[in-house]
Amino acid sequence: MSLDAIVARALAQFAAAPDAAALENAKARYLGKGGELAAFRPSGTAEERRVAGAAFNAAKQRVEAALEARRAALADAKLNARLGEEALDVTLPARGHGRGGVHPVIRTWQRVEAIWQTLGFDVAEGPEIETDWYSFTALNNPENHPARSMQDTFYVDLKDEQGIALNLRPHTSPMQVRYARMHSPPIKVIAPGRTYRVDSDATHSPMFHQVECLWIDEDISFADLKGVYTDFLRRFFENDELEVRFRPSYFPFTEPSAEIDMKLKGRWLEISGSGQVHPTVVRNFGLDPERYIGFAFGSGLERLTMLRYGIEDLRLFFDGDLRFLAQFP
Ligand code: 2U9
Repeated sequence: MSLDAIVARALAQFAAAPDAAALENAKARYLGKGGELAAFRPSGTAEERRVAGAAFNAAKQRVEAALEARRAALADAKLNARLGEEALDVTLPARGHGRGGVHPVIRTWQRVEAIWQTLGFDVAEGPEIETDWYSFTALNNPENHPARSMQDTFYVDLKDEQGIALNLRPHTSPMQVRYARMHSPPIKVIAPGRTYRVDSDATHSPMFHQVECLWIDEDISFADLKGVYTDFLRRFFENDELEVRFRPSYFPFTEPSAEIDMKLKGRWLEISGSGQVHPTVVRNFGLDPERYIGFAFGSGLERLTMLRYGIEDLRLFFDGDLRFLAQFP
């Protein structure tokens, strides 16, 4: 068969190939090893073979160019088909997105910050992964205290310089210690933020939020603590007559310590813990406990939020159910 005839048949078959697979099969028939072109052997005199060789090269180039052109055409057609299928109707009216809202616990966080700032308190935020020293030792927790156990505190697979496992802070107190070590009295600071404990039921979540308050000066007393905290609660709950009482309690980091209760609909409810910062803790701030006195409180932001809005189950905060969240626009 003449070269021209082979070229003509190759071009016709390429043009007829409906898709890339058929095209590659047709290519193999003409350009592949053992294909029709490969079988072509020029013969005759040297001059005849030179002429025939040149004709062969020209024929091969035409077939290759036709192959490339058909490949590009098929790829174009495929892309156009896909674009056609996926076409967007830009004239369709938008579905619209609601305005979203601030999560109720974060609203409490913002509200708490704003109130304490008007009382002259700074706001400090810090790490959620802490060392054993900042979470426990600095706060006068004995070496064998159950709060340190894996039943109560989450640990991570990382160690501090002493080779002791790092923890997810069980309170924001470590940040208070960090702040107190970096500032000089008078110190007035709150530390709000996420905290973690191994605990999960209707009133406990493994991740929750706290706000702690620390006040250190030379001549303050429990009366100052009672004054600012009562003021804070009255403003938070928007009730100037809110009754507040302090009940003796125990915490390793405060001495004396007190639970703070508030009266809601005739019932006393526990709302916070508080106390005079233990002398050992004051010393861990790098301060002389003979000269400086400190007061501290701690409250759960979820608990403040539940009491403010009358929410009964803590888990509602973490389920992401829009029927609940949409009530806080
Ligand atoms: C430093 C020293 C002392 C903060 C305090 C409490 C009592 C307390 C709980 C309330 C509800 C935690 O979220 S909760 O479970 N907190 O009862 N917190 S005194 O005392 C401090 C803090 C920091 C350096």
